[in-house]
Amino acid sequence: MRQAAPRCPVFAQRRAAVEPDERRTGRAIWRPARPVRKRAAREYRIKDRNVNTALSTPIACEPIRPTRIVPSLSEDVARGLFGAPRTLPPKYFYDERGSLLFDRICDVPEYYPTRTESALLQRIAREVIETARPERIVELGSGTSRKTRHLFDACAELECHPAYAPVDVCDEVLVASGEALSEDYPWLDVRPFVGDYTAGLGNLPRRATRDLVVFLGGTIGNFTREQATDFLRELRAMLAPGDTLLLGADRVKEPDVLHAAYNDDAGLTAEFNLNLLRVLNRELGADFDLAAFEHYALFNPLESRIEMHLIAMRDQTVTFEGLHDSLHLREGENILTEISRKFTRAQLESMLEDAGLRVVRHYESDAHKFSLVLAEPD
Ligand code: SAH
Ligand code: AVI
Repeated sequence: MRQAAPRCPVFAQRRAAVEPDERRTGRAIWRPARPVRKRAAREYRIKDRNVNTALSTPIACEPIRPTRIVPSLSEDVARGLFGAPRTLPPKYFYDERGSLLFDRICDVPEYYPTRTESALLQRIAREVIETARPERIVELGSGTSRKTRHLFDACAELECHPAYAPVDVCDEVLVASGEALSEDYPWLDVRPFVGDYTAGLGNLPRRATRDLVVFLGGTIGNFTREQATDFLRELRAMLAPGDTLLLGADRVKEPDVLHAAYNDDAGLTAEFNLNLLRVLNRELGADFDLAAFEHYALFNPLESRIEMHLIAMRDQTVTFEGLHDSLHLREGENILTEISRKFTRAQLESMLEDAGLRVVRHYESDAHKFSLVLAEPD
């Protein structure tokens, strides 16, 4: 029996990728689980204003066909939540609500990465555009593209008019930000792609032109060391001579600063973390009681990473309509929901070099809080 259409394509990707009827008929084996064109939320605050999506130019998202099959949400739950240690990939945070929550986290005083990276990007944007001279900017995990605007401002000043291809799992955020960008930068040709970048980037339409690929926010830190290396190698394979990569990464710093950034007083990071359980309740018919869990984030200096957990506050059994098993959790048991690695300058450069990327310029924020590295294929 077919399940109801999910809200976010990542939840449906694997099921759609192996759609048996289409395999038999030889048609495209990937298709979106529902029409991809959709009006987006109105609550995004983009560039200090609310975006009224009803008034703006409609934007359509194109699905990216995965180059390999990645586990579905139920498979990730079966392996990750029922195994030990209990864990889930962070991509599942980002339904529309999770994306909105992340966007609000970016503005809390304790969460320094966004404003630090933004200030740095503003400072270097002109030099990056002059060096890369892009004909297309591809942004992975673009979210609201709020910092990327510094690159577009520099492009406008330099009369360089690249196309923009944001890639994200959350189509609502792609549509809302695409519409806002089209209004603010009328010259910008925005072509958003919706899909899971961990399922491969090989099917991203290529251009015979210079690409600047940007991966901001320190999202590379949400991968383990092995995942990050594989991802960067795959990215390297996608780049042609003349293409460049701009990678944002958070740096190792005082544990107090890190701890505060992931335990904000307003409780938005806690809400963001708990949102994962809402996603499981909605997508898999689970019955997590959110009040029975607490957000817990700490800096692990041995691994140089923030670890974000959900802790069960009592013994409990969670059932999933879509799965046969029930999940038994004891009071105090934890689910690792995210890691956020913090790098030294040398670690970042060797990670890029190991992936076949040559560092062109390594830009650092004040007090070396955040790095933006411009790299090119070796
Ligand atoms: N680049 C933005 C947003 C960072 S939040 C910034 O720096 O502020 C991480 C973004 O990556 C979210 O928008 C999320 O939806 C997206 N994302 C997370 N996992 C993803 C995946 N596997 N594939 C594609 N996008 C993903
Ligand atoms: C998207 N990513 C880089 C954020 C981070 O800081 O690791 C996600 C986040 N998690 C909690 N707060 C923000």
